[in-house]
Amino acid sequence: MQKSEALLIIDVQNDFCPGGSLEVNDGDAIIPVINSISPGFHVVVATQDWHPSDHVSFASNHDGRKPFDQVTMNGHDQILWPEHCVAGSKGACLHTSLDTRAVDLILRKGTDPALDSYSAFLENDHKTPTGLEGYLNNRGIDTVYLAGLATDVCVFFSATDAKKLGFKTKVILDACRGIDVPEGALDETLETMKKNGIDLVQSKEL
Ligand code: VGL
Ligand code: ZN
Repeated sequence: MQKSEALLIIDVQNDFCPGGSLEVNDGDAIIPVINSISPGFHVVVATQDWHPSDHVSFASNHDGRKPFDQVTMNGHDQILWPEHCVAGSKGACLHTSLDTRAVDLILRKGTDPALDSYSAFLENDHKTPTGLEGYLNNRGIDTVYLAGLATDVCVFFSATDAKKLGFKTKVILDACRGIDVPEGALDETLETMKKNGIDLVQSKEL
């Protein structure tokens, strides 16, 4: 890989893998794929969804609501999730099978109790930066490859922001798995990414 290309490993955490509180089907199947490609990248960033227990995205913090209900919050849509990735919990840890030796930076997001953050670049108000754009620019990165969980949530929003911020953006499909909530979201987000000039690739093409 070129020096200007970075790998972003999105939320490969226990809670998104089989047995976790917000498990993604086959979520752990991507780990060997990521382990095989990460050593080839000059810059590797891993993100962690990292929520306080009173986080606004948890259905348990809203009376009468259950996981996967959709609500409007401060003028934007929010899906209410089961409690997941509570800061410091085992569920929030990166999966132990993920080889982190090539990881330069671990970035945590979703730490504000009142605001969700699907994207690794901007929180869900689409304004508050996480600092990742500055880090990547500072490291001379112009192209990002994305892998991780979930394709239709955090990978999608991270790729969308990366492209908007001017990075050449590629999603490695066999290194991602989706939640597909609501049903159809996975196909819809794949179409939207293609339409927006985000390349959908396979790891063997790297
Ligand atoms: C995610 C739902 C809620 C993700 C994070 O990492 O895709 N999904 N929080
Ligand atoms: Zn979350």
